[in-house]
Amino acid sequence: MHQVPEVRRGDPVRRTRAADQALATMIAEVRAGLARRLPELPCKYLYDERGSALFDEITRQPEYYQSRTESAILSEHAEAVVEAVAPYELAELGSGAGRKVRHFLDAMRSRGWLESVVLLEINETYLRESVERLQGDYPEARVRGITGDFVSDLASLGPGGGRLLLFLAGTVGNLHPADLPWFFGAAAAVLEAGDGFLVGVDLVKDEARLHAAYNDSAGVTAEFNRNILRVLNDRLGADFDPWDFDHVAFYDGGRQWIEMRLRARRKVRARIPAAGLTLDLQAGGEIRTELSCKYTRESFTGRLAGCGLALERWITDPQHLFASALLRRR
Ligand code: SAH
Ligand code: AVI
Repeated sequence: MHQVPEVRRGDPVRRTRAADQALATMIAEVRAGLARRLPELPCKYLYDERGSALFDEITRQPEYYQSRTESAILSEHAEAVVEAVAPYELAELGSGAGRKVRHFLDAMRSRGWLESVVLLEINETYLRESVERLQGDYPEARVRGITGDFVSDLASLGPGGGRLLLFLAGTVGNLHPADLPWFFGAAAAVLEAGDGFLVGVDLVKDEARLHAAYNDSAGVTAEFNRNILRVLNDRLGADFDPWDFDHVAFYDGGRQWIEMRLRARRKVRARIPAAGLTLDLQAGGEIRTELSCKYTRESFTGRLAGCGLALERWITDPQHLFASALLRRR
């Protein structure tokens, strides 16, 4: 029998108030970041259309074990996670191309639990495509998107209850570890007692493997890194030549994080008119563009203290490269 699709009106994607002020926020963040002793740019500005496509390409590089390892974990364990949490709403932060979420949607659908899906993502083009594709493939659910920042706009998800929140790919590692207690507190505030929060965590491992993952031989990560300068050129009218910069990514074993930087090949003077800035770098001068923190079970759970979330399951692959941490709202 044919299902008659429900007629839905209005735009399924909405922008948060903060997203409407994105340019002013970007200007303020770029000014603050570049004024630091080691100039830095927020890594969320790596992701315009080109940046998201480059990230997708990174996930297909042989050295980048994270995505395929997490996908393998999810294809084996998503059912059990859904069974344990019994959600009727699936929410995802930084959903990107929106593929991994399907493991959960399929498990919810087969139990007749799937009612709604909400994706919170900074890249509106990718978000619209994902919402449209998921709505087409899961017509029984109400699929909506929120264009926004998963740090400042988490509350836009609204109150929880029957919610399973996903934060995949190890993107939690792109937050500064000192910000995690606050971030987990904000996530707990959009969950009700019993709701689940599944977080993908890239694990501490041998340095050579980590180094290779962020220095792939095809040079895709290097292009992804340089893309942040193209984003500044497009949005703020800057005049960076990305080819003036080398890609640098190294593991800091003491801090247990990968740092991505851009290093000037020669003396660089770049103008950023919208921010009223001129940036001068000597040859060898660097801009930090991303942190990607690696955790152990202990260092990760240590960041959860007092936030209202408790670790319920820690699922890893046989080589202990990556973990899916199922947190439960108390
Ligand atoms: N979840 C996907 C994509 C991970 S890449 C996967 O597992 O493959 C990280 C995603 O988070 C990108 O789509 C990027 O656009 C988005 N993102 C990065 N910083 C963000 C922020 N501050 N707020 C919202 N989305 C962000
Ligand atoms: C999205 N995030 C988890 C990626 C990471 O590995 O930190 C982004 C990335 N940076 C370089 N390569 C991939």
